[in-house]
Amino acid sequence: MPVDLSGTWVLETNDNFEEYMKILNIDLVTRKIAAHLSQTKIIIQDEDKLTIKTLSTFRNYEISLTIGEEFDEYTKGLDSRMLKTRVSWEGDALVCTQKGEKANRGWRHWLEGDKLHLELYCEDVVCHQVFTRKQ
Ligand code: VL7
Repeated sequence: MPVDLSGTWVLETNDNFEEYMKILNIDLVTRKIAAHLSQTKIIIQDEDKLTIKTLSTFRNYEISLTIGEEFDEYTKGLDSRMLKTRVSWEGDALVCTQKGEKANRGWRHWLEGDKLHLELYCEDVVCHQVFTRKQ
C-alpha cells in the first residue's frame, strides 16, 4: 500500500467536468444539474481492498474492488455503461483503466500535500478535480 487515500473528501475545484460529461453522452438537463453539485468522496482503503463512494444530493455512485483484479463495472446512474475495469498502483498514484465502448477511459487519484487529486479521462478529454479533507 504505497499511500493511504482513506478519508472523507469534499470537492473544491472541478475543471472541465462539463466536457467530461459531454464525451460520456450525458444529456443537457442532467449536465446542468450535475455541474454545480457538491461532491463528497469517501475512500475506504484496506490492504488490497478498496471502496470509493461518490456522494451528492442528486446521485450517488459506489465501487468496491480488489487492487490489480479486473472486474465488471456498471456505471449505474452515470452514463450507464458496462466496463471492464482494473485499478492498480503506479508509484503513489491509484490508476484505473475502464475498457468499453469509449477509448482511453479511466481515472487517476493522487495526493499533493493535504489535497486529493482526481483526473477523470475519456478519449481526448481530461477533467481535473481537487478535494480537501472534510473537517
Ligand atoms: C463519478 C460522474 C458524469 C453523469 C450525475 C453526477 C453525479 C456524483 O468515476 C468517478 O469516481 C471514481 C474515482 O473516484 C470512482 O468511481 C466519478 C462521478 C462522475 C460523471 C456522469 C452525471 C450525473 C455525481 C455521483
